Amino acid sequence: MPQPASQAAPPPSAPALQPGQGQAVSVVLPTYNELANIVPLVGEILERTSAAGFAVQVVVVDDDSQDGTQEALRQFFGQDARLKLVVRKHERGLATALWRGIQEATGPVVVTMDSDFNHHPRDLVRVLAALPGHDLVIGSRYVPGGGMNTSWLRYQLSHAFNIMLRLLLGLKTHDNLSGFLAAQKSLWLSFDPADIFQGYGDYAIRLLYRAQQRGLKITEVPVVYENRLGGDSKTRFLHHLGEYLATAWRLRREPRR
Ligand SMILES: Nc1nc2c(ncn2[C@@H]2O[C@H](COP(=O)(O)OP(=O)(O)OP(=O)(O)O)[C@@H](O)[C@H]2O)c(=O)[nH]1
Ligand SMILES: [Mg+2]
Repeated sequence: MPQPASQAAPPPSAPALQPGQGQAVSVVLPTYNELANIVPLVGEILERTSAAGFAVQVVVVDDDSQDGTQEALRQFFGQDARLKLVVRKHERGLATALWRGIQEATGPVVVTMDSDFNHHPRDLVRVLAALPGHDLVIGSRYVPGGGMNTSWLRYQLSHAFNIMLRLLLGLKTHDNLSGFLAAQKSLWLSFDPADIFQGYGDYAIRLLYRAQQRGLKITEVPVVYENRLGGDSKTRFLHHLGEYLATAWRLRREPRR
């Protein structure tokens, strides 16, 4: 029987990844009705990473959006081999879309980002530059220099929730709900999808908890979240808050390993 991935020995930390040498990187973007954001976002990711010397691939995993997200991508990037558009017709969900994108990525390094400019491409190269010597990089709002250009209240609520997660689970990392993450593809694949990649943002809590349990080398790079550029939020705040709390509680009650 295969070993649960979360018990496997950690792979070696990421080797040096210097901009300017054409290292291949895949950026995974989950989309559901992101017409207002996806074309400028993909454009800016390609531009910034290429300018920094990375050979970049963007993998968009779209759950059959009906707002023209796919059509816009085909129109603007249809001839661009750097874009891979994966369409899921019969499946929905943020975490499973990310897992699919990781599997589809061809780069040895995989970064996950939101598709609405919450995670801004201007921070991407700094996140990538922090990978050498580490297993996992978190684009973090809660280390000096990080933040959220959203409402004061949203920042404070989110910060307080993250502090609670740290206390409840003994996490050393400060932003445990960030989906702005970078790691070697092999490291991503070493996690058990049934354990981690289910639900919504709660996958991040499980991922970072397991990463700490495994003794992986994690670093947090300050990033500033922006408001979504356009379109509508898919987050159902109270519903997701309940899921996140339940996730944290379940992990806390697990027998110690
Ligand atoms: N493929 C896929 N992507 C999804 C799904 N739900 C959400 N997403 C994407 O996941 C990312 C995060 O969703 P958001 O609606 O931005 O959630 P949020 O960042 O908490 O909320 P706001 O930015 O405030 O709107 C976005 O890129 C969404 O398009 C889904 O069911 N399938
Ligand atoms: Mg968002």
